[in-house]
Amino acid sequence: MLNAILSPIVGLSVLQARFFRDAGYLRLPGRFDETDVALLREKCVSEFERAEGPVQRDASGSVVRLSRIYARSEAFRDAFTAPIILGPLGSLLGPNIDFVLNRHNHVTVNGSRTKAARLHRDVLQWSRPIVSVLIYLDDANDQSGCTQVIPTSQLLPYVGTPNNGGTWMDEHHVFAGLPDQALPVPMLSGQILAVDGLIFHAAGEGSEPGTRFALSGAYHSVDELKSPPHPAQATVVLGNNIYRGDM
Ligand SMILES: O=C(O)CCC(=O)C(=O)O
Repeated sequence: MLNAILSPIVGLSVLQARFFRDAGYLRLPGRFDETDVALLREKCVSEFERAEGPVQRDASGSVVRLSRIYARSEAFRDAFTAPIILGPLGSLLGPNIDFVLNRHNHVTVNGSRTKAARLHRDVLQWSRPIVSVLIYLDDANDQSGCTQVIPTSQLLPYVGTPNNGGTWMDEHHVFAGLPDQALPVPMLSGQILAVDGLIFHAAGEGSEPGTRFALSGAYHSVDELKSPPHPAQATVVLGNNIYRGDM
């Protein structure tokens, strides 16, 4: 069990929650301790060695992403449901929260990449958004590649095809000029970054070879019109399924 599971559940201040809504991202106040980070990192290394699918590989064949990690280990489940995450999310999403099993729910390894990843959104539309949470298991800095975000870009409207105006910023000429506004968000190992699923963001370029592991989870409020979710798509991690349809 991770130590973080025993941490108290503490919400965000009104100003922290406001900052998240306005800027589209927030460094969460809590942090996984060194013991937890070491355990999670060890688990990642062994899972990367096993390389059991679903996995994504780079051009050289190295595994760069393992998906569906919630089901792979108790350590990952503890990390995604730790009070240092669910407390702040309660301030953003309310008392009933789903962990999304079919978006994110993965661990990536970056840092030795030669090129920054493409700026993207994690979902298509604001009406059914997610909050994406990144748990860093290594420092994310200029050497290892910070996450880059374009503050406030979660508020940009969708702009049509391809992909319904979501996902890849470089597919839409109307966004030309905006990629220059991406800012790095340096993080220490164990720290947690929450981003609005609609903010354009990407893993930045690292200057040194090496590894930078990060777990990515996605959350949204329980859907009051569709609850309960399909068990392969989401699972409640805070509060309960509620249904308020036909009212
Ligand atoms: O690792 C990062 O910095 C960003 C990861 C990311 O964009 C993703 O998992 O969708």
